[in-house]
Amino acid sequence: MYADICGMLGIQYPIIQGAMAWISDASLVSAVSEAGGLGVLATGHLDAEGCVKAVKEIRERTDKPFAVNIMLLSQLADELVQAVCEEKVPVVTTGAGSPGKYMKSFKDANIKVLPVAPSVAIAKRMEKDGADAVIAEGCESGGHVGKITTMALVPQVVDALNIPVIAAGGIADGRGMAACRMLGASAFQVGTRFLVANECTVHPNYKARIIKAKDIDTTTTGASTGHPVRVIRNRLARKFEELEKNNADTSELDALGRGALRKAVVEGDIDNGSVMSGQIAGLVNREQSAGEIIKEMYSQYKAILQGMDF
Ligand code: TUI
Repeated sequence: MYADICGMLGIQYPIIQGAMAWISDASLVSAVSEAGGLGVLATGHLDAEGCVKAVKEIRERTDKPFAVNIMLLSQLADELVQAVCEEKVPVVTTGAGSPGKYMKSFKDANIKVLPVAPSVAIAKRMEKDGADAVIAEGCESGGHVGKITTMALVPQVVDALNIPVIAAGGIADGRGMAACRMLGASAFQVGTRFLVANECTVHPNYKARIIKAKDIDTTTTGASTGHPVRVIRNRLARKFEELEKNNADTSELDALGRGALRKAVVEGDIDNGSVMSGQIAGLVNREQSAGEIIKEMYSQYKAILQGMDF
């Protein structure tokens, strides 16, 4: 069943910007929301104070709905949850874990909750815990990924759940949206394409690397730590692969990964930093405003659906 996610979230287009730690800040979030999508603030790199400051900045820039993402592996998840509840943000997305223990706090603050689920079993648990919709994220995505592709995951989650499903992983144009719509998704999360938005403050070297990327340029590292991460293959990724091949212990891998995302995003060191990216980077080939990206994707999507014989 195709659900009215736009009505539920108060947005104009069924396009949700994927949270990207260190990257999706007030600038990108407010641009996406102002253009009619759902901007999502990443907090994986923030404390509660930084989160509240960013939320206030978003509210100064737009009066449209936006979301805050809680990366549940963050040591500061408890204080971040308390902060978003106090701020009464309209929507929360979660990643890298189950938001079950926070669900009552979110509901009491009248916050819509959209957790990321990488499998059917986890998606079912999230529905039972009270999620308003689930983001079924395939392993084509950038960053921390599960094991199943978007193509296989989305229809299985759609069949298993009664709440709306948002597709994520490998979507960067109207064709990807239309394909996921055919699989039963009601909205679409987009990360990699928004990395190259004009309003995205990521280092220019990072944007240039995404624009240059080919289909086969990403790999996953860190599987042996239990948290595989999709990145552009570079010197750092090769070091990871070497260590993992030699069965290095988790502490050594953690040490190599510490600070690596900041190094790429803030310092622009795309050789020794972690350049997280989805597999769809090969399709992303120019910088545009967030509004242009949203309008272009949505008009392609609509044209495909209208041209279909059903
Ligand atoms: O969270 C993401 N993507 C991320 S988080 C991140 S920061 C990071 N850096 C290094 C290592 C790990 C994280 C970079 N990119 N996407 C959403 C996502 N959620 N992917 C997978 C999951 C997930 C995994 C397990 C969601 C729920 C889950 O539940 C496990 C359980 O037992 O409840």
